[in-house]
Amino acid sequence: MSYSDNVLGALKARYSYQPEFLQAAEEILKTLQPALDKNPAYEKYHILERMTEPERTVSFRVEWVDDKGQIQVNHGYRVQFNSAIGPYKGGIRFHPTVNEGILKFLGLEQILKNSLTGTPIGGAKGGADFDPKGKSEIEVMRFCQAFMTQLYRYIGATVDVPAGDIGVGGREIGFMYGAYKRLTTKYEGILTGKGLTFGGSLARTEATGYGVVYFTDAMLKEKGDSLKGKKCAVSGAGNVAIYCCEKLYQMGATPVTVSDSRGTIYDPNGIKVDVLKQVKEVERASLTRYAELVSTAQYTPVEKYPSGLHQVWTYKVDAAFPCATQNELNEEDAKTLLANGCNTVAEGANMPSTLGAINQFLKAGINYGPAKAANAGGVATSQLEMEQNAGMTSWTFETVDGKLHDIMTNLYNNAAATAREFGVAGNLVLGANIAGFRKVADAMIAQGVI
Ligand code: NDP
Ligand code: 2IT
Repeated sequence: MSYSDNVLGALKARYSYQPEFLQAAEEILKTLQPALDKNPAYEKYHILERMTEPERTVSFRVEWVDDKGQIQVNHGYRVQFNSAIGPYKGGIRFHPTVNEGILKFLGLEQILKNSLTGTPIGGAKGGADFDPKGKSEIEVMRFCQAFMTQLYRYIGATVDVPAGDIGVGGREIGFMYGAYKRLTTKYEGILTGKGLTFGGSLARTEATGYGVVYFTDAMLKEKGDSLKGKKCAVSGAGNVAIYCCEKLYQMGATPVTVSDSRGTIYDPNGIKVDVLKQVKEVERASLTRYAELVSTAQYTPVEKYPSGLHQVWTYKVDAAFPCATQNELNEEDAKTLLANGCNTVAEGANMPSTLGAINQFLKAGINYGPAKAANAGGVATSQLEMEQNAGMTSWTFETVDGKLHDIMTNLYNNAAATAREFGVAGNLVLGANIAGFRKVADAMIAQGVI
């Protein structure tokens, strides 16, 4: 049995109760063997056993008082997965489904993603099983303060720098930043995604969505193709989806769908980004509100189809951008997209495609940009925010956006070149995994057993 299969087997035996973590580990480990064969030091130094185990996981009680005066208790975590190439870095997710296994899958992905950005940041992820839906702004503030009251001990500008993810945007980062300052009296860049008046970076809000499209542009360019004139299915309606739609228009493409946990919007005339921003960023409403505001929009509620998330993949499109959540695109969805002539998929969300769906895309040989490569623009721009904070300066939108564009193009070139090096040109799953892995593994070996 190969080294990678051995380690995967041991992980499956030990963590059978963490299916998402095992799924992420399988996707990664199944592609690494050629790199492990090429450099026996990785097995000699037990790199896989070490890289798949977090350096540290902190879990804590988060207690707060709701608007009715009732005491609420949530579970909070920070998985500090790997610090071989830099301080821990990765988002915080507030969603009722959050548990240690979900955060381990996200943290493992983050190690390789952050390495791929070419910047010096380690991998981490955190969050809580708090559901921001239906909470008042004051409740969200109390929760963020309670969460930071636990977390502040473990983070720092050169230690661990969290950011946003599902359910955590500018508002929540602001509340957590204020809480950190109150607890420590320090004004430091301990979070990214901050507001522009207190150390945030221009273009961080847009970065993940824009980055996905820059990556796709680079991927298509190599084939002599472009996004111009392409019809696109985008899922999700949050931070990543909104700015993915915005950049698609700027590239001459048309997003015709968005979705949220309640339903899907289809509009052959194209999604209206200004209305989407109003509904999601300002009103924090459901897409039913979008359908009220845009008469050409066709709305399908989740109750209308068996497994809520999947309606969005049933339309005839040239390209698909899953930007909602994990496992939102399964093997059946992949077959539907392919049958409808879709030949480009780029992942804004983390692990949106199941292993079966990924196999379909690879088998069909379409342009497929896996999450840890395609959505790395968010964390890369977070690192640019850290750089600006460290230098007590701020750059223009054009400067940050230009750097983001260069990072995404270099990242694509690196993943594509690595795929070619291992004789599987175009397989960006293998290319991204091996390129991200080697840098972290080499740093771990150089730093010894610690
Ligand atoms: P947001 O909270 O801003 O938006 C998430 C969107 O996805 C919402 O429309 C939400 O619907 C929908 N969604 C989330 N969970 C589910 C679910 N279980 N079922 C159905 N719909 C769901 O998050 P982001 O846009 O920031 O994140 C989206 C994805 O992108 C995540 O996978 C995240 O990890 C990834 N990502 C985010 C980055 C960032 O910088 N923010 C960077 C890289 C990756 P509803 O509003 O109804 O809940
Ligand atoms: O999944 C991700 O890369 C993020 N949620 C962004 C992390 C960050 O530190 O900006």
